[in-house]
Amino acid sequence: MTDTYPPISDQLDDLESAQEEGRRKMEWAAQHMPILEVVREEFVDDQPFEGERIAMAMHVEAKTAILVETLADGGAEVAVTGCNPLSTHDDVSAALDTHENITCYAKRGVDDEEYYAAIEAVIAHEPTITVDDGMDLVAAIHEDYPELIDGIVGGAEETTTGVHRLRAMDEDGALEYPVFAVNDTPMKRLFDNVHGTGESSLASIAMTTNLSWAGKNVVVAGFGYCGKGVARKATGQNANVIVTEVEPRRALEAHMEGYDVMPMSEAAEVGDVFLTTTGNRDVIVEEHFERMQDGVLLANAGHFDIEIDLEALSDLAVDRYEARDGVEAYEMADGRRLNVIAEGRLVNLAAPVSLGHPVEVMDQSFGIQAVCVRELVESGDEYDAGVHDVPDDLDKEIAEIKLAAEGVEFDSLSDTQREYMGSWDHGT
Ligand code: RBV
Repeated sequence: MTDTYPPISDQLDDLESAQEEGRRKMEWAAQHMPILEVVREEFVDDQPFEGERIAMAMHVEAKTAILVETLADGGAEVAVTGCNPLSTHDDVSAALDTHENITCYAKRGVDDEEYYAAIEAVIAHEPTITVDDGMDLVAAIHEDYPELIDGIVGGAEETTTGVHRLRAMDEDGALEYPVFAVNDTPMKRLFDNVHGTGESSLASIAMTTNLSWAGKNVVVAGFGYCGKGVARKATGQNANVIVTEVEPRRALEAHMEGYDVMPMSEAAEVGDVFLTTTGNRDVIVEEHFERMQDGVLLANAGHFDIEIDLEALSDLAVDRYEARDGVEAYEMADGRRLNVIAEGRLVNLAAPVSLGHPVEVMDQSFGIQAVCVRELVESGDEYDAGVHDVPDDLDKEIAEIKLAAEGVEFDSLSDTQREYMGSWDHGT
């Protein structure tokens, strides 16, 4: 097994100032993550992860770093790398690597070979638990290191695309240890996917281009939780939102929400900004590029960079240049320029100015991750191999911590109400 890929501390020139800056970013994030603060205190006291080795492939930036530390402070030995070559903050990676229980391999801008070498370096720690954003660890372990599976209690998966891939794997009977679908919890999906993706994608595009949303035709491909968030926030910024969909009820939902719904081939002609959120490939392809207006912006908010067919765009282009940091202009033979942001990689994390989702939503998502890891250690053997919904009580536990931190009080059922809801014999 390859374990020669070096941790970030062996890769940076000015390590000390990177560590300092990374630590500063983490302190800011931590101040706004009350859920992880509570969970971390519990883990520090109970040391639930003593003897566990946790492998993680996630977006290594300040908020993720607080999750990593929380697990390490709970006694785990943690090995971590990135889940996207452009989302890593090297300074945060360096700061994490100083923790005695953490080895961090994440580095920004790595090529494919280094990216997978870092994944292998993480796997070389022989994990007992995996935490993924996009399923790279689960895939690599099953494909290349199946001998490790017996020693793995389980895993947790952060994102829609990862859960989708895991479910496909499970249906094929190929998934050989239990994995929690963290993405599918209400505490993740209703906040991270909707508000997180909505706010951070639009903010990243605005900051990268310095252009306004007001009066623009914004084409949102896909009306899942992420697409809904993007559509709603773009409307809030005074854009005219057009939705494209392939699922009839979602298309109808978008229509009833008041959005224009049309095929991409029509949207291509009128859109100013295109944002893909489908998780599928080939959403914007050659026939669409051919119809687009001069100056359009193309960006992707899905996990992988497969939604916009950049190969076809490159073939069509007679010239290509960096129009701004994070913006590549593809010039067509007729002079039209189509501007691709962040190489078509998930824009809220991969654009040079991107910071990922807002801190508050990641506190929720990572709160769920943390209690899922705890659940695996406490009761992992109760879960068969396959994808599992996160137990609802864990999700509620995180919601209650957040409400308490926000000072929001709420009602609880009376005994009579509980009895009424649990019975079938009370009619009119
Ligand atoms: N995401 N992470 C961040 N650490 O800043 N921002 C977004 C961060 C996660 C989010 O939960 C989503 O499901 C996933 O990234 C997509 O890769």
